[in-house]
Amino acid sequence: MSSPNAESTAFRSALEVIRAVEPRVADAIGAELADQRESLKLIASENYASPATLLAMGNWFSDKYAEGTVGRRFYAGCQNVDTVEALAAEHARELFGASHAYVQPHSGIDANLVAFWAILADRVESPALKRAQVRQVNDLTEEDWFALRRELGDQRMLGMSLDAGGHLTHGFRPNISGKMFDQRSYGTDPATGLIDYDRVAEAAREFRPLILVAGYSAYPRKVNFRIMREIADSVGATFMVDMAHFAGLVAGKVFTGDFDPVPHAHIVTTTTHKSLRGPRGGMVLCGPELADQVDRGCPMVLGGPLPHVMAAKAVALAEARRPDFADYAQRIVDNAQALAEGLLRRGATLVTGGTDNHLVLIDVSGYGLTGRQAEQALLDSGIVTNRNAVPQDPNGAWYTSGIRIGTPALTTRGLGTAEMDATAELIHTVLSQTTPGSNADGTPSKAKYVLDPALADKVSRQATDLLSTHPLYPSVTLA
Ligand code: DSN
Repeated sequence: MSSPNAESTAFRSALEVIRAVEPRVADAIGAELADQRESLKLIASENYASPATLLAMGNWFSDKYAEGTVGRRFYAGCQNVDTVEALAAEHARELFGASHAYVQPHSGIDANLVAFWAILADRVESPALKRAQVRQVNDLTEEDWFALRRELGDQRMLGMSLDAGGHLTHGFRPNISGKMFDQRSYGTDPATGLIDYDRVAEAAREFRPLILVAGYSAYPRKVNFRIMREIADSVGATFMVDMAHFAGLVAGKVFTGDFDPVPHAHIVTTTTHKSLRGPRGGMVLCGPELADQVDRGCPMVLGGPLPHVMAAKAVALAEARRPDFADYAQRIVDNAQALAEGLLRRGATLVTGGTDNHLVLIDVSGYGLTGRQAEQALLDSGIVTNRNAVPQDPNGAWYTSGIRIGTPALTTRGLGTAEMDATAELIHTVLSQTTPGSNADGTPSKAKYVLDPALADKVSRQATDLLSTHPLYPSVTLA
């Protein structure tokens, strides 16, 4: 552990240097820390990275081009980048028990693109090259190249539907993945909100996807990856898991056995900044069969690697290998369950009736509100969440009927189950006291709402009180 003094000095000095060039940026950085310290952050996909992780990003590694892989670069002078990339990959392999880790993706969508194109290269491109008896695409005839491009663009993906909690990058039309693949979705059982594995198997048999994707950004339950792999195998699909949301729970060994994707999936993608608590970025894990294709991620679909972020990944992954990370991961789930129980006890409706991961999805139609109204009313009261569709949502993806809340960030601050119950009280108070508003012509609005500002202020103060006993970055003072 570094001394609190060292951390304060590091951030203060950095701000002083920045302020000398563009004071407004230094001020915004300081203001962001103040805002984060004061708000009850319940966004399920956010966290607070450690000072060491943050500091690893702000340096001259940012200046280096390093296309290629460790020891095999397209640029000279990458010896120090090699060190941090190799370290990050080694920590990732050890942490997750994966035989190969690729730590260059800049984000979750990038990690998914790397995975999609590794699978396409393995399952479509390589056989085409073999058939044409050539080594690489540049050696194909124009006719064979045209045929291969058609074939690459004519593949199928089966993933979880958006309103059931799936992710836009799993083949949905507004995202590049939806333009690349012919996509079908599996949803959840309307009665329970849970994945019905028999229905997934039926959809796979009918659709025969090249890729079966599991993973979610708003499903509050565990997924049985052993069963999903069996389904994939039964139709010859490559099984891919996007564990961006719950990577911290896998790293912390809360999700083990059938619920740990790494031993079951052909390929696993993740972000590094959510429950894993690292820098903003992505990562791909796989076995030896796909390793070479995955390593072609840059320049296949990625721009030059971000060595400063890979350095921070190495730091954060080293932190996640420490024994206290497992305790942190378990507390994330304990807190989410306490939050869910607190909300249920006060009368809230939760999708699936609870949670066994880091997130809770409140169906705010039970309060007579849209997700958008609820999100804004909570924000007025110092509680930061995001609106999210619920299964079969009548209000669509913009207004929605849900509020997604998650505990990775507040758990990092040190809040525990008692504070989660107090948080449930604050959320319920705001939602039960908010009413839908009207448009100027008197018609009901899906965005406007009425909430007594005095109540919002009171809840805001209560939220600040709750946080005051668990200061954010207590070791860092900027003044
Ligand atoms: N935007 C992330 C989330 O909030 O879940 C996923 O990409």
